[in-house]
Amino acid sequence: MSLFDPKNRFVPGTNSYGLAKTPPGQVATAKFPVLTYGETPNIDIKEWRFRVWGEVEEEQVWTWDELMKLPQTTIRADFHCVTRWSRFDDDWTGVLFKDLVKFIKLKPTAKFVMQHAYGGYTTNLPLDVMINEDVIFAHTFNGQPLPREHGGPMRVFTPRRYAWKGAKWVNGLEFLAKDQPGFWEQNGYDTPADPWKEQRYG
Ligand SMILES: Nc1nc2c(c(=O)[nH]1)N[C@H]1C(S)=C(S)[C@@H](COP(=O)(O)O)O[C@H]1N2
Ligand SMILES: [Mo]
Repeated sequence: MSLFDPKNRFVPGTNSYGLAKTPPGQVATAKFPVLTYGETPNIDIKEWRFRVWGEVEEEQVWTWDELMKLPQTTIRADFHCVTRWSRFDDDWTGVLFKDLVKFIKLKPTAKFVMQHAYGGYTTNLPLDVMINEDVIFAHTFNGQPLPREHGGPMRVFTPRRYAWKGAKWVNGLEFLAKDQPGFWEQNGYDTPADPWKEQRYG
């Protein structure tokens, strides 16, 4: 059964993966707090670029229009912040990493992915996690353009990881042979960051 099968999404008390809806130590909220370290960049989509480098056969640069031509998907998913709030059942639209990566010629040595963002934020995940989970490069939130303070025009959202694993204002991916810590990981946060295992701080 497809991960994105709508029948999978609405089992009371569970999320789409059949796991408990609220991870341990989290509290549900209808609010959507903004958690940004530093300034909120203001990016014109005409100037917006998305770069791919590192363990790839060919470096690539996409414009906004080019990225919008890739397959677009909407997922309904929950958002878990390590500061203990969770939001439920938002619709996020954009390009899934597993679709995006088909357009990237990876070297066999590519094993880890560093997300980069306007403003300098970074965060790391293993390539197989990025591919096998519903990691989305989202530009639309509940049918509306993603607000700038939440990462618009485009952010990464990692429903099965704490939310710091998704870079707001994403502007590139660096493929790595060896894992490297991103911004919060260098500051004591955990690398796998699985909310159901409460992997909060390293
Ligand atoms: N570029 C960037 N991305 C970021 C952050 C940030 O400070 N800068 N904060 C992270 C953290 S710690 C969280 S919890 C979420 C918060 O997303 P929100 O502000 O939309 O709630 O974004 C993540 N992505
Ligand atoms: Mo966070």
